[in-house]
Amino acid sequence: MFRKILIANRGEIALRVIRAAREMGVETVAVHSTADTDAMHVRMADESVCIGPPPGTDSYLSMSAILSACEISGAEAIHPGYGFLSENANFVQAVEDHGIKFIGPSAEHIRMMGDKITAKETVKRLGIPCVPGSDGEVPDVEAARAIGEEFGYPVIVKATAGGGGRGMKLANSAAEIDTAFRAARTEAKAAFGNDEVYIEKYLGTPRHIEVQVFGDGKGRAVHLGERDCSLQRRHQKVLEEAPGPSITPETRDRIGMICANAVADLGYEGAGTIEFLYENDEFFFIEMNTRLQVEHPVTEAIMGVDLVREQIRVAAGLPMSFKQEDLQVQGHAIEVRINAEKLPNFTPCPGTISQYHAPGGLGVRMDSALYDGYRIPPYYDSLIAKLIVHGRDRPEALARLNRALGELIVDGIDTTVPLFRELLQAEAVQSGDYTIHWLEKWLEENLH
Ligand code: MV4
Repeated sequence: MFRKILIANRGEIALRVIRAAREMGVETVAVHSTADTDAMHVRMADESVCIGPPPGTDSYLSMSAILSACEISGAEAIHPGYGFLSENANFVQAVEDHGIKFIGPSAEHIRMMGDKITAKETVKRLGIPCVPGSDGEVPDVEAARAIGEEFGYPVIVKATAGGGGRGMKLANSAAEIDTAFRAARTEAKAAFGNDEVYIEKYLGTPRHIEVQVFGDGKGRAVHLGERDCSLQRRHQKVLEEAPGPSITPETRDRIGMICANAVADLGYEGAGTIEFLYENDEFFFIEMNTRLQVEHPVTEAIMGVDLVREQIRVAAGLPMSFKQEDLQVQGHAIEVRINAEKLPNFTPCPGTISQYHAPGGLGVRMDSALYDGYRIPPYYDSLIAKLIVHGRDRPEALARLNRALGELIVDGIDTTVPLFRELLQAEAVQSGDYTIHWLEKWLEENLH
């Protein structure tokens, strides 16, 4: 096992990694910008290194600063958390070139899944069902028109370097395909420096279902069931739950085993998420994320595992501590993302926390780096806390979430907490009967 690891992140996820490391007897090094000198992750780690000025590009995204911090502290491995450098293949390469272990998949696997055309080709070959559409890149408008005719409208044009909703254009009919194709190409070139696009049949009312996978990097892999992350606003997840309210144990087993086998075949190491659109009881692959995700705690709750501990174990060359047959869904978990944002426009709202009280009790987990008097800097993501509840079944989890939101106090700034108090009362949330479009419509009708 490692003696010491460095956490190349901040906020709640940095704490999450420090906690797992501490339980394993592994020392921790925090890195921080000058805006985060008083941040909780700096206080909680065994040691800390200042890596630069406030902007992320000069600190948490600075490969050279992080590698230097690693050298001077003598850390043997780097945990990237999520965001920042977590899916940067060049960073992983640089880390490994310095003789440091990256806690996560290989640069090769990250690069493979970062290119969405390559990702789709790869997983399709491994038996994962994909959205019907072009065979790889669509080179010109003529080819785009042919795909539209072949698969029927509507179709969606996506950037191979995109993902998470960036660089997508919808064409409802043949009359719209030229414009959609050219716009997607231009935007892709400007945003990613890569204008390659591909085309898919557009699915009208799917759910976003994602399967958590985990590999040991030596050809063994498991799945840990799915999460339903359909409740999104502008491609930002708002509430996630596990298991998916629409997924039966048989369906979970079937798609889960397909994913686990694919990941085993790849020799994938660490945590991964295979994202699907799910419509009419069919799964269609869209993307694979090669990192630990924000919403990993709902999976931890229902599966009774510590995913960060497992990440550190396999990175150190140890076997996974569970087998597929050990993993059974236990109850239901829901996570809400608490952001420092002002409604109704979700405007980022940094400031000083005048009073903070975290909810507690049975089945309640609050992952947050907040404390009384903490000043939220304006430079980073607005996520300030994740409230995760676990119950024996979905109604119990919902009641527990309602109760926990009642106990929670975050004063001094605007947050998304009031939104959740209302959202929980909605019939579609109570029943679990929603698609990827439900939340935006509800917000339109209830927040203006
Ligand atoms: C789609 C789609 C419909 N059909 N692909 C948006 C984010 C990116 N990961 C994929 N996205 C979509 N891809 C096809 N072929 C609809 C979306 C989509 C979406 C997906 C998941 C969650 C929320 C969404 C909101 C709008 C559009």
